[in-house]
Amino acid sequence: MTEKSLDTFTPKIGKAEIAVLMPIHNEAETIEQCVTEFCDVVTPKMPLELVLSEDGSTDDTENVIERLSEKIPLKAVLSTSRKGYAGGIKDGLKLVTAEYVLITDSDGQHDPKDFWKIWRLRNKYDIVSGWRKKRADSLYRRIMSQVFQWRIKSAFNLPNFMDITAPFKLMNTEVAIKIAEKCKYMSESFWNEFSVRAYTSGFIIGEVPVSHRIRADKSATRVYKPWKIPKIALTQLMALSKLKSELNM
Ligand SMILES: Nc1nc2c(ncn2[C@@H]2O[C@H](COP(=O)(O)OP(=O)(O)OP(=O)(O)O)[C@@H](O)[C@H]2O)c(=O)[nH]1
Ligand SMILES: [Mg+2]
Repeated sequence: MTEKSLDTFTPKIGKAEIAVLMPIHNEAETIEQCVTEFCDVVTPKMPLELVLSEDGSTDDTENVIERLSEKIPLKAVLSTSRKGYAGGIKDGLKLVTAEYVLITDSDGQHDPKDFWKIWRLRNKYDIVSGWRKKRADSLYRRIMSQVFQWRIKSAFNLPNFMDITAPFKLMNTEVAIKIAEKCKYMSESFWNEFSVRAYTSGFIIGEVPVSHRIRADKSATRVYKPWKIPKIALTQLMALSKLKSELNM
């Protein structure tokens, strides 16, 4: 495995109150648009520590990020071997120096304009989480997600959250690190495990309706292909029971 870091943020900007962290895998077609959109929304009002955590891409993503870092101040970690979504987030968090971090996907499904809605609530909740009221995913993808979220809520006695897996979450960076470093079971559903651990540790989660779009490259789901569902469902249920026994629930 080779790993490389880039940092054009520290010499040019130095410090920011907010970081946006994006896990990235094979997003050559989307990443530039996604990053630029975020900068256009945030940087006119305050400095932004942009942290890109890429691994295992087999397309041109790495070159796109390197070129982008010359135009836009950012930090990035680039790795030749795949770490998975959770691994990408954990390693990206190591680069964050801002007090707050918004963690979001790099596939363009979330609209950066919703950032301000979430930001305004940073002192009200420990974790401000997007709620995809009109989720732009296929029907079976939405059903799978709802069924599993329902199963998680009942297994861990969570309140009736609307959308705990939305990948658009703002929190204090120390809170993010503290919870993320414990997550180890739900590889296909990092945000389910993250939300369970956050809630059972006493953190207050507030949800805010946000818009949701199809992937910027217009492709359908990459993870939840119909033929992968039985394996994913089984893995998720096994992960759920491991988490239950670790938390004594
Ligand atoms: N660093 C890192 N990022 C990943 C990895 N797998 C996926 N990602 C990123 O995580 C985000 C979510 O991945 P997606 O493939 O869109 O998965 P999803 O949003 O859960 O599901 P679909 O949109 O339905 O495919 C995207 O921005 C990906 O680039 C990984 O192994 N490492
Ligand atoms: Mg997606």
